[in-house]
This record gives sequence, C-alpha cells and structure tokens, in this order.
Amino acid sequence: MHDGMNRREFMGFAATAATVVAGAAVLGPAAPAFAADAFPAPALPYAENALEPVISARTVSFHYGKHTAAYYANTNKAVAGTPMAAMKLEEVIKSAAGDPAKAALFNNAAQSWNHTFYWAGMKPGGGGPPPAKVADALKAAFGSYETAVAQLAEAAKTQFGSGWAWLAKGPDGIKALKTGNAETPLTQGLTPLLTIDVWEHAYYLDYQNRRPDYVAAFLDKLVNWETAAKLL
Ligand code: MN3
Repeated sequence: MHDGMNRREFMGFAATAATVVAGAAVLGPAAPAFAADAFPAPALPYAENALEPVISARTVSFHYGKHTAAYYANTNKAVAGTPMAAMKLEEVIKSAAGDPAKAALFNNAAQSWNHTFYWAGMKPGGGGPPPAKVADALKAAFGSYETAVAQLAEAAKTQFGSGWAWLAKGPDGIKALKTGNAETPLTQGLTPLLTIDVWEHAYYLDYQNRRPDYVAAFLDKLVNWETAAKLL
C-alpha cells in the first residue's frame, strides 16, 4: 500500500479488486464509508499523481475527485430509500437502461461503473503488450494483439463526441466497440475487459484536442492488462 492510502481506502480497493475478479460487481462487500450511501465510490487505486506524466494529477483530481464523485453522489441520491439501494450497481444500470423515466439514474449509475472500471484499467508503469493469457485471447479474436489494440484505438478515436471505447467479451468472443455518453456494453450482455474514457474531461487539460495522442499514451504507458486478465 502506498503512502497516502489509509487502511480503509486500501480495504475498499482490495474488495473492489476482488469483485472485479469475480466479474459480477465493481462494488464490493466492504462497509460503506457512510451508512446512507448504497454505492460508496471506491478509492482511486493509486495516488492522484501516479499516472504522470501521461495523465496529470490535475486531470485526475478533477476526473476522480469531481466527475467520478458526482456520478456516485447522484446515484446514491437517486436510489436512497428505494429497493434499488439493495441491488448491485450493475443491476441498477440494467434495470434503468432504456427507460426514459430513469434516464438520469441510468446515466449516473453507468458513469459510476464506467469510471471505476476505467481507473482499474490503468496503472503507473503500465502499457505495452499484455500477459500471455490476454495476448492469446486477443490473438484468437482479432488475429493478433496489434490488431486488437488498433481496433480499440480506432474505436476511441472515432467515437463522435463524449463516450467510451471498449474491449468486451460476449458469446461470439472479444470485440472492440464504442459507446456514446454513459452507454456501456453491460446492457448488451457483454463483459467489459477494458475501457478508455474519451469524454473531453478525461484528456483536455493534458492533450487539448489531441485525442489520438491521449489514446496512444493510454495504450503505450498506462493500460493495466491484469484487469482484463482477471475477467477472462
Ligand atoms: Mn470521465
């Protein structure tokens, strides 16, 4: 555990990692930080400045401390006192998907899940080729690791406006796809393996309009393939 992460935060992250492993829930059984919060925001799995110089501490400070926090806060507010407070976050997302009356809840719950998954998909000193388990799976689905990464990068670069690029596993194998706004492969019956946030708030302070540079840096220097390996 690094300096600056207290025991409660570490235990929260450990529980999160364990449930990501299970592939069933991003939020674990750890005791909520506040009893009123059905979905406490998991701690960032590294220090705010740990992704520098690829992603600045300033970007992470806003992106985790403000954006991610707000999505969780809005979700908690929406489910408080309802049966949804007892659901898993994935269940809230799936139950709200496609219901115009629950659009705000869907957006905030899905963005909460998407962001926690995004943070777990990076690590200081990450990037580059994946471990054999992931490399083999990507080779089986795309022909090569290089093709898989190229298709993921293309999805990230061509998502028009705000959204996400993904590697996700389904009945037909692993594929690269993009989603707009808060949309997630979870509602398509797919299991996300990796995501890149391509909302401008993810990269604009560091890369301005150069989204392709952010995407390339994410893949070369930050991607945490262990998260994908645990979900295969
Ligand atoms: Mn974001």
